[in-house]
Amino acid sequence: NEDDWSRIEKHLNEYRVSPNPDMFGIAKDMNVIVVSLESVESFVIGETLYGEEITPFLNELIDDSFYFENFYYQTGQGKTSDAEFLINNSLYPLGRGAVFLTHDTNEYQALPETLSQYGYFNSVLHANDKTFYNRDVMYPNLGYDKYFSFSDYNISIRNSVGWGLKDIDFVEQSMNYITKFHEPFYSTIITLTNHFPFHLDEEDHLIEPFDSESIILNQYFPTVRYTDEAIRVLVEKLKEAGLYENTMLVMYGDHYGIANTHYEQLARFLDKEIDLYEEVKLNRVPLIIHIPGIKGEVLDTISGQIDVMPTLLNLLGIPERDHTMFGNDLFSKDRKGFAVLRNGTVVTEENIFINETCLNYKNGEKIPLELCEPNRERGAWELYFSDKIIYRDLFRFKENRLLVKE
Ligand code: GP9
Ligand code: MN
Repeated sequence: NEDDWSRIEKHLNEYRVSPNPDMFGIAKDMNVIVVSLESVESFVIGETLYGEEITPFLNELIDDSFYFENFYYQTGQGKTSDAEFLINNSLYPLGRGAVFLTHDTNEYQALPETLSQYGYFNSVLHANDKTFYNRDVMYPNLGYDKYFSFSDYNISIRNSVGWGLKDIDFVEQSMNYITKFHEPFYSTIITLTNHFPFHLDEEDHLIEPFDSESIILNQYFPTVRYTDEAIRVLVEKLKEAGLYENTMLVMYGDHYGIANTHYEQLARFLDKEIDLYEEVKLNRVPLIIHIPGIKGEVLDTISGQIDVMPTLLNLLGIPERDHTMFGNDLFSKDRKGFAVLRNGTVVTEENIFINETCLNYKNGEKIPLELCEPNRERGAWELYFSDKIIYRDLFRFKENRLLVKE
């Protein structure tokens, strides 16, 4: 096991870059709200349908935030829960199954656990049954103090659709809890309305469905638009409660919404052919970081959900110290764009490795496979070592695993 750790650390040190010192602690002691935007993909951001913005509120928020336009989801079969795992551990989820289900009793060095040491009250709000994805077991293990789930909400036929409580009602009811939290708090809010198959009552349509042969794709636009509205409500309520000015807001798309079986119709919306190169780009989801009092900008660094935790630690002024994290600070000056997806696809600033094919990153042209080899290999090692930590529960054997606040 010592041997395992030395190999893992050697690998991580090879690619580790120093976090940006200018960003260190700029959100120190602020509350943190992380919003999981169910199935929201990057291709809707800043786009219009029939002349209307699909995500008017997120677009507005982005103007005043850091927005990562080349941010990739890295989830596997555990979907939403895999994304939560990535965000809170900077470890990859597993290639098979949901790590929330299969490795719920492992030791981790999760973000909530660290935040506890800095006085944070950690919670999750999500209007689904508490046992779904085994969250009631996994959350305490990751260091969450409280989980507000199905039974903590007033849910009726009137305020439900598809998978459950509608996002706007969910946000409104969640705010009754959030406004009473001990500060500083770290809170994960998991939206749900924009979930496959994207059902939404007509009266909640704030934009017309698309018109194509894919009903799934058509319905996706009104549900995305609805979730966008729920985020507007969230921000308004945070302002009313006087929390907006001391809360860092982080929002990410958890995974794809439109599966490739609908790409023929999606191509009509995008108005371009979806070749292998475009397919890779369709794995992008939004990442928005809003820090009160900071201007923000659009950043194009190639990145993934794995990079969120080191970024948040740095912004909160918490040294990385002996956290084992596979991601790197998104603001690091030495950062080299890199993202490995759970299926082994690797995206870098030079090239893209996908399906045994190598593409030039800039123009998507096919190039010799050898050119992708070093990146492919790095990607494979990343997943291999992260898997090893989880399968063998290696944090049990890691020295200095107990972090002590300075
Ligand atoms: C379930 C919700 C949706 O609670 O998080 O999960 P998904 O099907 O997207 O993984
Ligand atoms: Mn999901």
